[in-house]
Amino acid sequence: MRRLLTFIALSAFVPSCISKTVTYNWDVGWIIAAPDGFSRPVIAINGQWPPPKVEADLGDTISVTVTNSLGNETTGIHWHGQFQEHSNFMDGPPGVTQCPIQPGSSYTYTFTANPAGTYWYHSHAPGQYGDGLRGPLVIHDRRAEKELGFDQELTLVLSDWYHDQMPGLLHYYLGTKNTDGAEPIPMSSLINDKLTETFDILPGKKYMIRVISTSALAAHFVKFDGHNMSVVAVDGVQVVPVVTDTIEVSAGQRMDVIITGLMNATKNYAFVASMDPDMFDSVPDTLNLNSDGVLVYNPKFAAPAPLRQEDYTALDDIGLIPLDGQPILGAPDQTITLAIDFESYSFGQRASLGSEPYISPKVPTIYTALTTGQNALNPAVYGPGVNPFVLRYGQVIELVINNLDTGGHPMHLHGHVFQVLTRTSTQPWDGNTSGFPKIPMKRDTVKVAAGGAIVLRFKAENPGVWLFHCHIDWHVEAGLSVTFIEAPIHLQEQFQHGGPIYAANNCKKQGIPISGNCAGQTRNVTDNSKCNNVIDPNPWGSLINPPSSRKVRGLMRDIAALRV
Ligand SMILES: *[C@@H]1O[C@H](CO)[C@@H](O)[C@H](O)[C@H]1NC(C)=O
Ligand SMILES: *[C@@H]1O[C@H](CO)[C@@H](O)[C@H](O)[C@H]1NC(C)=O
Ligand SMILES: *[C@@H]1O[C@H](CO)[C@@H](O)[C@H](O)[C@H]1NC(C)=O
Ligand SMILES: *[C@@H]1O[C@H](CO)[C@@H](O)[C@H](O)[C@H]1NC(C)=O
Ligand SMILES: *[C@@H]1O[C@H](CO)[C@@H](O)[C@H](O)[C@H]1NC(C)=O
Ligand SMILES: [Cu+2]
Repeated sequence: MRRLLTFIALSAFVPSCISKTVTYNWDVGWIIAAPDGFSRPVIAINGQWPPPKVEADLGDTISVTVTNSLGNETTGIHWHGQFQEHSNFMDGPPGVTQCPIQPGSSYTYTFTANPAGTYWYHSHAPGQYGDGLRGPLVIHDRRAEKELGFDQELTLVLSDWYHDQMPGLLHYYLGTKNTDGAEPIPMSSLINDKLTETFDILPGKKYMIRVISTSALAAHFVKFDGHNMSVVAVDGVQVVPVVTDTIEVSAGQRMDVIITGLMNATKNYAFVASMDPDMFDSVPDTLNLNSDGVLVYNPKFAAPAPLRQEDYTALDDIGLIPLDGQPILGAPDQTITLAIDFESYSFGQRASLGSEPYISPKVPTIYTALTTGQNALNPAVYGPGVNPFVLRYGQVIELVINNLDTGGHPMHLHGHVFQVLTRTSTQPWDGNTSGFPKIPMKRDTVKVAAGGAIVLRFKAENPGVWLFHCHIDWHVEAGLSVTFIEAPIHLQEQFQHGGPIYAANNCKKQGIPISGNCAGQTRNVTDNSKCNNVIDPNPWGSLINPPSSRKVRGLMRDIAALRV
């Protein structure tokens, strides 16, 4: 990893400190790795897998030049949880805020490190982060960290791991062979990209553990034998500390917890991160749901017996109170009611959050917002395929999500944290606001229970094009996304020259238009009849050349065999 530190002028965030630019140059390419003993191609950064941790101080400039050396896939990197204020072009999803990065091409992500806390980066190119292109992103606020008073920080990256590569699994999942519509079941649970982890613990010392779920599907339940956790932050939002023995971390979520070394330990203690079996259609005998860890007080002590989940119950995040005490936002100026649902088509299953499964437009939505003048306020210019919702600057937006599905879904909003006002477990929201808390919990990814509902609020003060989607990668690829076009006229003022020239050139090189409506039409922008309105019946994610039909049949046999 090549990493340079360049010092620049004072920043508005920490006027008393020097803020710096943290520069990374990433060459993204395939290597073979075997995190659970099975060798397979994974996507590495500078030949390194697990990929590196990105670290910066609040207010620093992070600049990452990503060069795509994959050869057979396009890419695009999302900085999950970062607000990207005035830097919407750096958010990452291809087709939304940029054109895909083709093999042999580069794209530089430059943005202000904000907010502070525990985040992660991952590919937002279709179906790609499950093949390994994801890692921790930690933004330090030294003052807040000092107040927490921990002695050392540790990172716990959780994931569910597959042996097949995502393009084939995705093709299977969204095809007619998948008769029960079930998600592919992972082969292993990984903890820091291996099967087991050990942490050396000293008596009386406080350890801040940054727990990050990079899963494609499974939520993890984490607990430590003989040690309570003090939960101090969720998704980067500091909370009034709450003591618990088990936490649940869904795909995309993070939790910061502090554990304290026991004074007179006479043994080492086990800890465990277990995948939630409820999320799997079946649990094969060969699947170990658990990643085991040990808190080592003395290497001479015997290895502890593995810890197991008894009933998969964990702290309910809804009761957490943000440390900043932000009161509930006022009555909404706009309420958007969405339903999570799955549908069968002749070519396979798809999912929707808006009226239809999300379909990527011909013109990345950011360019439509920037080039259609006052018409940018008209959802028609973005096309029905992207499920567009236009938010006016300063509006309080209320999202009501009713989950018509029999599984839970972790819902993620780009560019924001939202207040979580209520969560019902078994029925749609009845509109009763009297139970809303005065100071609601805030985060950027929240789980809506099977058959239940959530009600969220946020203020539309960050002009940009932001996806709102389920963080289960299978569901994203099935279409479970909508697009918020937030304050497009303000966005036009931010990017009067149309955004970075290299971003525009990246599109032009590929023949992708960067003006007009979703079809690149500039005369009658409300005519969206030529936009992408048809679902891709044969998706392979970011793969450029899908395999021949003979190879596909072999692949389908392999995947079907793995599932029994
Ligand atoms: C893409 O290319 C890499 C490197 O050659 C290879 O390992 C991988 O299997 C390819 N992926 C697919 C889905 O063909
Ligand atoms: C954990 O917290 C519970 C409830 O506060 C308490 O009863 C228990 O003694 C604590 N356990 C440890 C090991 O500190
Ligand atoms: C730990 O052991 C020391 C002496 O070795 C003793 O003074 C102290 O009280 C013990 N602490 C606890 C919490 O048992
Ligand atoms: C609304 O919710 C509150 C508590 O959250 C409850 O006391 C009240 O009965 C509910 N009202 C209706 C009409 O269901
Ligand atoms: C523009 O397109 C819309 C939608 O197709 C149509 O209703 C309208 O008449 C068109 N306007 C002009 C000036 O052609
Ligand atoms: Cu989902």
